[in-house]
Amino acid sequence: MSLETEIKTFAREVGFDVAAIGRADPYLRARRVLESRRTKGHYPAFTEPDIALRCDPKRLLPSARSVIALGVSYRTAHRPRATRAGRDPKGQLSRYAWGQDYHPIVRSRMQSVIEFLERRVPDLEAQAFVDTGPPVDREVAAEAGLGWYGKNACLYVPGYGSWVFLGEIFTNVELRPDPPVSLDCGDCNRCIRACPTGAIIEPFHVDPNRCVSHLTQMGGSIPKELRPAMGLKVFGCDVCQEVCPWNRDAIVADRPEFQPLPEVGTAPSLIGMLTMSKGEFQRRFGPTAAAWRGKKTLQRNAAIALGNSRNPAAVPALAKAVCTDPKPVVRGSAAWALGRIGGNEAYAALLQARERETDPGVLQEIEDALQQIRHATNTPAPPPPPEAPSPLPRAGG
Ligand code: B12
Repeated sequence: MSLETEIKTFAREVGFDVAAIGRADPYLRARRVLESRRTKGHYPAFTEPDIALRCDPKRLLPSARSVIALGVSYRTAHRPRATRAGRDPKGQLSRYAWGQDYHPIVRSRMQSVIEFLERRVPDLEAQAFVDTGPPVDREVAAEAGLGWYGKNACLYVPGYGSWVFLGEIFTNVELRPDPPVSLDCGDCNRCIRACPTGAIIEPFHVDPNRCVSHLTQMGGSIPKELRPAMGLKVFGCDVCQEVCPWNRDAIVADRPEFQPLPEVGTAPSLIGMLTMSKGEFQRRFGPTAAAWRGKKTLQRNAAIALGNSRNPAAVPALAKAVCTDPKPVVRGSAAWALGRIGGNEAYAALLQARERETDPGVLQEIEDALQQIRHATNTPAPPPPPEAPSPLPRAGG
């Protein structure tokens, strides 16, 4: 058996679904694309700013000769079950955050592959990356022949679709490269049409500033004009992948590690998320890929999703959040949600919050929400806030 075949067989044994081998040559297309995205203000957040470092394996491992691209499918048989109705509306968590966080899983499996290679190859040098490293994982995978690019920019693996986490090992071993995968989307544009914010501005080009996945992960306040399009999404977005015909028939790998965790499921309670304690956040979301931006980000997203649910059952929880949550971004998003749901109870809560609020950004959110309700009900502006202190505690932070 050739070393290449041995590596691929071993990779499957340790829990990868696919493996392919490429040359450790510079990624010229990725370099060109990243430079052009930077000039358009579309350089992806959360990534290494040094483009040359991202696109040259030898900058990361000077002795690099080959790349082993690896993928593991996270597709399970479950279907998302978000719902805006009822006493307890449910948000939509994207598939990649249903099960255990893939980062340590992929990293430790790649470490096993490196240890396997160490037993075969004297003086092995190897560096492994998944997601958070400088390399552009999809480009490494595409160049190694692991898969091909869909118009939504996702990397599709034959048989498995795009529901695949990617990682790569750069190594000094000279390995025979695999041929590229020559598939494409043909004239299908479903992902482009379905994107809720129009973020796929042309095939293979996602504007990260509009992508709902990015909106759910960004820090601070989400741009107002994009909030309605987020619907019930609380972390990540799968729309461009869900509508894809290649994904419809993809293999359901159903790996145990990516089954929805019982503490969260596929559609967590939005009120539960908005009101969760630090301990609850850690217990429920801590083991998933949805935790890395912290509790406040998920609570902000839950508030926006509750606003988009337009469900009056959410008003008491939002009213409490707008008055008492210690984080301005959560109070501001709760104010927006109350304005979107509307009604007397929401209006009264906003008036009460306005009395105690000191943060200018949150005050603006409250004013806008009050105006939205007045506008919706054709009500004139109310009298100035009363002098008497409210029984609710003052918001801090
Ligand atoms: C930053 C980032 C994001 C950002 C920005 C994404 C973006 N498209 O720019 C945000 C937060 C929005 C995001 C969202 C998601 N992400 Co993300 N993300 C990353 C990260 C960390 C860096 C990506 C990057 O720098 N891209 C650079 C840009 C320029 O690349 P690109 O947009 O993919 O463009 C390429 C193609 O379009 C292609 N191309 C350009 N023109 C042309 C023309 C032709 C003809 C062809 C064929 C190709 C082509 O070349 C470009 C460069 O390689 C990677 C991990 C990593 N280190 O690479 C994960 C990664 C890409 N993300 C991943 C996942 C799972 C997601 C989500 C599905 C999560 C979710 N459910 O919400 C979404 C998918 C959104 C989408 N449609 O892209 C996986 C993707 C797995 C896969 N099979 O594709 C990765 C690889 C993480 C991993 N290791 O598994 N992500």
